[in-house]
Amino acid sequence: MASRILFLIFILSTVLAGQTKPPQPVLPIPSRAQFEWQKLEYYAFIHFGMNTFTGHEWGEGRAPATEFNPTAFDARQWARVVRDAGMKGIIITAKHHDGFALWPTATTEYSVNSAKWRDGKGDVLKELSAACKEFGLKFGVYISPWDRNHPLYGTPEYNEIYKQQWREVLSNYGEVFEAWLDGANDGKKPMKYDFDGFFRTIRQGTPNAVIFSDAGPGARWIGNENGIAGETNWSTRNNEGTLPGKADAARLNTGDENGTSWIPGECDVSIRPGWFYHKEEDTKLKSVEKLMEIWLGSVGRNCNLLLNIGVDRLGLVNNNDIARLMDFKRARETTFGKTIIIPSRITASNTRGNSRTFSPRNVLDDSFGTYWATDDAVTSATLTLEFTNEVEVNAAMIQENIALGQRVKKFSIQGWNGSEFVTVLRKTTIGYKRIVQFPATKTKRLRISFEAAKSSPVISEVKVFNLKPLLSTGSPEIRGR
Ligand code: FUL
Ligand code: CA
Repeated sequence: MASRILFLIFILSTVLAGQTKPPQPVLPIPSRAQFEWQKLEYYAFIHFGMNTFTGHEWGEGRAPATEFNPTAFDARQWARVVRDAGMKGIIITAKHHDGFALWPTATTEYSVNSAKWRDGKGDVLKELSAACKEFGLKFGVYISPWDRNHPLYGTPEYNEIYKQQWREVLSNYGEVFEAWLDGANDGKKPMKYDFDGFFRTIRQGTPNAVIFSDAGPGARWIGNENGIAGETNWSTRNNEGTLPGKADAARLNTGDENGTSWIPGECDVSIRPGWFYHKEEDTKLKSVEKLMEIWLGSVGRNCNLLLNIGVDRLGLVNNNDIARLMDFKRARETTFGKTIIIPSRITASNTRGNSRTFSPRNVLDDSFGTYWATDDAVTSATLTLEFTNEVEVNAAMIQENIALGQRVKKFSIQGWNGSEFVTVLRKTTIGYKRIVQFPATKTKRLRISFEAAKSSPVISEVKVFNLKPLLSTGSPEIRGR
């Protein structure tokens, strides 16, 4: 009996000793909430409020509250559209710069409380948060610090009002996945914001929400409103001393290679020229081609895409926006879904401890959690994909396992021309997801070279495509719209 137990211990200890340890993370790394947030990739911004009825983009806060009257308001329609469009959540302008609040707040009279809509008994946040829950969507909130209506704006007391607004919203409408704020202002009325206090209040109200602003701390503005991240895009950033409204747009666009905080980028962009619904923009929606370019520049560059859509005066997502969102969804499905080319074999120049746990095959298993890794000392390595017959490829998708930090600094792609590997692409960072296009390459072997990394590369997924013709020239039926 005793010998049997000893034998068991012997077996167990040899198994454990033989097991290769996973790589150490390269700091900083995402929090659990940031990691889950990144996987959402694509969600909706909805600008809706007093401006919808006055036609403004930056309302002055003078329009009478009674003007807010969406006669066919239906938050379930918004949620259905957003879900069907393949988006994972909605961030709503609970209060924009004009100060009009979409929930019955105790902090101001200027809210749905005083609107004609439902005799002042309506609550947009209540109905929208319930609809999001029903349709399996995340619910997020934008509360503008700049408030052109509140009588206390400009005084220190306003900071307490603003915190109170977050407290109300975070305690009455269930889970909030993202708290969105900005530093926009016309500079006419000076106000010293207590941003640290704002962030503290939000964290107390919802410890798991990602806080977005152009100074983080949970996610950062990408530095433009075109939806395009930098070619190089680090999720790391040196954030000390930065403030919303004052951060450096060029640096926000790329992140900082040796940044000490994990603050991933979010690309916000509107499907229309403006953020709020204006009838005259019904014919000015971005084309599917343009949206695809934005997709590659955002989700394809280690960013989340926050695409803004119009909700009109009826209180419904406008049919023009619905049609475009669905066309875009179909285009993504055709583009990426039906053009994947599956290799018959994959090899690596180095595999961590020669262990199956870190095998290159892990990048082909459709699971983010499994990954290929190299030995600690190896910071440049290659993956070679082989195909049974010659194939034509022109795009690739690569994902780093960011749970261990963002590590790759430079990579390139080569095609085998029968006698040697020829480089078709050279890029910098990868991050959570990188989608790259390169000249059409006919080959039986494609090599991805991770040329420089902060530490051993850890790659979760790789896919290669032949994206013709949607992304290269645009198909006529999509172009014409
Ligand atoms: C900016 C605002 O000034 C715009 O009106 C819009 O809400 C945009 C998303 O953020 O800071
Ligand atoms: Ca995998």
